[in-house]
Amino acid sequence: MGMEEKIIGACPQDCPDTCSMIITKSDGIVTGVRGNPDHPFTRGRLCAKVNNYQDRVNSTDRILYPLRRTGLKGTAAFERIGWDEALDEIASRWKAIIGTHGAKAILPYSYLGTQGILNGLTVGDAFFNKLGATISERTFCDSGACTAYTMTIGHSAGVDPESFVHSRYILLWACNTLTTNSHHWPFIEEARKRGAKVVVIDPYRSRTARQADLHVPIRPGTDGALALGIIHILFRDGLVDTDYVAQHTVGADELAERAQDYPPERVAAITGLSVDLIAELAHGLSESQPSVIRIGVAIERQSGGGQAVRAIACIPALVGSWRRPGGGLLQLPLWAFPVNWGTFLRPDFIEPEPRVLNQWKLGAALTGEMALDPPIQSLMVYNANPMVMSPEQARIAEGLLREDLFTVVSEQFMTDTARYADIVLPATTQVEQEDIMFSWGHMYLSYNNRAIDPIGEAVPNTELFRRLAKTMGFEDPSFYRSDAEQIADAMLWDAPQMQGITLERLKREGYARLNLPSADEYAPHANGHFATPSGKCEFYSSMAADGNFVLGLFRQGYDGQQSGEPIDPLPHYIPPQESAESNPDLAARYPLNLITPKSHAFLSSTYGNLPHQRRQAGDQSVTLHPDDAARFGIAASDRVKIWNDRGAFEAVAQISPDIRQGVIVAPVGYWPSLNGGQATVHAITSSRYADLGKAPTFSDNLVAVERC
Ligand SMILES: Nc1nc2c(c(=O)[nH]1)N[C@H]1C(S)=C(S)[C@@H](COP(=O)(O)OP(=O)(O)OC[C@H]3O[C@@H](n4cnc5c(=O)[nH]c(N)nc54)[C@H](O)[C@@H]3O)O[C@H]1N2
Ligand SMILES: Nc1nc2c(c(=O)[nH]1)N[C@H]1C(S)=C(S)[C@@H](COP(=O)(O)OP(=O)(O)OC[C@H]3O[C@@H](n4cnc5c(=O)[nH]c(N)nc54)[C@H](O)[C@@H]3O)O[C@H]1N2
Ligand SMILES: [Mo]
Repeated sequence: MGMEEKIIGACPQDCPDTCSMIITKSDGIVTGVRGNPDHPFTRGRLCAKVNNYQDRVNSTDRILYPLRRTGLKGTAAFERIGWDEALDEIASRWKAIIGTHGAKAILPYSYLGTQGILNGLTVGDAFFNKLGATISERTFCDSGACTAYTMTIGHSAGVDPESFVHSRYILLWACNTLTTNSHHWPFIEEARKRGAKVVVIDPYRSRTARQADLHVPIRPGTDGALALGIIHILFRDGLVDTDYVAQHTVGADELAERAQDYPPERVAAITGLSVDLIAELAHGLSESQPSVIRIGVAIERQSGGGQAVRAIACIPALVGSWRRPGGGLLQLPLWAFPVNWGTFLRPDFIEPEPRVLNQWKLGAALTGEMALDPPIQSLMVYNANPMVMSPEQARIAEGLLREDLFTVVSEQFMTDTARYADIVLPATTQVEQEDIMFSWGHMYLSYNNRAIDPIGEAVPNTELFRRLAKTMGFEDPSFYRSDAEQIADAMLWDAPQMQGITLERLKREGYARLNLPSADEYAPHANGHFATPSGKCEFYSSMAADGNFVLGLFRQGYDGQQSGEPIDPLPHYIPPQESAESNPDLAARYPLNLITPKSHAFLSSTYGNLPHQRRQAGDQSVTLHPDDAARFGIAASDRVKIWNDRGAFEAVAQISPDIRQGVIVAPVGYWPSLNGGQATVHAITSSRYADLGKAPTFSDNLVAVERC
């Protein structure tokens, strides 16, 4: 045994917690990982997904060499080839496609397999912009909620998650903190020790709801009505902080009038909650100061999810909770990080009339169901696994089977998407690459020191795109920047938040708190200063009135108009489309509402193939209320079919009063190939957009259930 060495890295996963990790290696092999005990948010603990990351790194299932398809698509039949061969084939196929159809026939598809600023969201954007490929609109996660938040509050970090210790009333709205953001929990517990009340709004008594003081079991997709009902009571019962509202908000009179449409009796009927409970929430938020709302991503996966977030985002200003540390709203503190996105996005490379294609339309685009000129002739997937995480699973599979589609996938593992590739390229894991990380759940910038050399012939995404640029003959030197040069360019080092933070310090310590007031003092909107056009919290949204809201970062830097259409500038309730109110015929055939939240042991579909996490997750399950189980003749452990007009999947039934009657819950992340070749939850989801930000509507989803 050689000497054991410790390296400070950072967890790569698309998760709010972005943990500082201590990696141990011995003889060039990673032998273990643990949470950095010095990091104020990580506090020495890693989660169920990542605490055996060495097994991911060292897995014998890793893809370590470029592969070329030898058998039928979808069967994962491949042979090992060299990098030069792989790159030559990609170049010749792409050049031929560009010659015949134009570069728009090439579609990139990516998201946040790793969240590093270098290797993550934007790593391929400059390349594909230069190539002239179709622009991929990535509205996977929070684009609806971010749009709504931005319209109301602006690009503000919001409440520091660590300031929650000062909160007196903590409302976790559609957020399963103990599973999806578990390092936040100690701060919530600390607040509770100091007397705070913790409330969870969720149709399901989640792990987190079970720990809360109050669980509010709302009907899915009715959060907007609840928020407007709360606002109604705030005005009715004189619970509004009139000084704060007068000084720092726009549109209070109009909002008060709008809220008249949402009396508690009506809201109770819509949400399935009692009038008293709705009033209790309004009084709690106003009277227990500072109160704070933390919103999860699940709200936006509904036809009216954007407007629900608009309404929720008005509440902290109405009750004046922004006045003090620990009061206000937390969505993503992402905006606090002065990342130099432009250097990666290179919007200047985008041609004047680009074609933009939203990622939820992958199935329709590949099958030709969506008329595209030119049609998509090549797809390149990296940092994503659409076969498991995107809607219309069967349609995506059908598209990927097309013989004339040239598919390239960069991956660590043979995912259900990679199985269909013509060329698979091996990707490094986090310990094999260098990166710098923002967070969307705390205020620390992190540094990931590379612990070991890449295994096999795996390369970081940065190197992948350097190689592709060379192969395609790009001349601009920016394509050939080393990782070190990219890191030097990655941040706006002169920004006020970066004062005192140097690269040397980051590398040495692994993290640094942004230069902001401490969590005991940070109250970003105590005196207004909202980052909206008016500088105020906009109950009446000027961006909505102008139709001026865009998706910038989510679209390879393309900031062309998203909407142009003015929308109602006041928050309003949009009911689920698949509901008894909106579509009684559909509801008669499909009486249950399926929700598909995140699994405790997986990170989206990542880890869905690893033995430890699979054991922990168990088989694909669906949980039903006992009354629904009785009504449909289902017993615990029965294998059941869940279906609607879009498709079907099977799951093992669990019966529990933890779920609302009329709602069923099946966690996302299971791989069809490891589920007996059976489809998983996305077999039955729709690619229809929600009201804002082209967010998905996965949870606006009626189904029927029967025993197999
Ligand atoms: N373990 C684990 N952690 C993760 C992830 C993971 O896959 N696994 N994914 C990461 C990512 S990418 C993200 S975006 C975050 C997401 O983190 P969260 O925002 O917490 O996401 P979800 O688990 O989708 O949903 C949270 C809760 O919302 C509830 N819910 C569903 N529909 C509704 C509704 O209409 N109204 C209300 N009020 N509640 C509803 C669900 O029952 C669920 O308990 O987690 C990150 N962390
Ligand atoms: N039904 C349902 N659908 C959902 C959600 C839901 O809650 N319910 N959540 C939505 C949300 S919030 C999100 S964020 C998306 C997530 O959707 P995806 O981003 O597609 O999710 P992952 O399954 O994490 O896929 C990431 C892939 O990247 C690979 N990867 C990791 N690191 C690297 C790397 O360095 N290089 C390369 N080339 N590859 C790498 C991983 O092995 C993994 O296969 O899914 C969305 N879809
Ligand atoms: Mo996400």
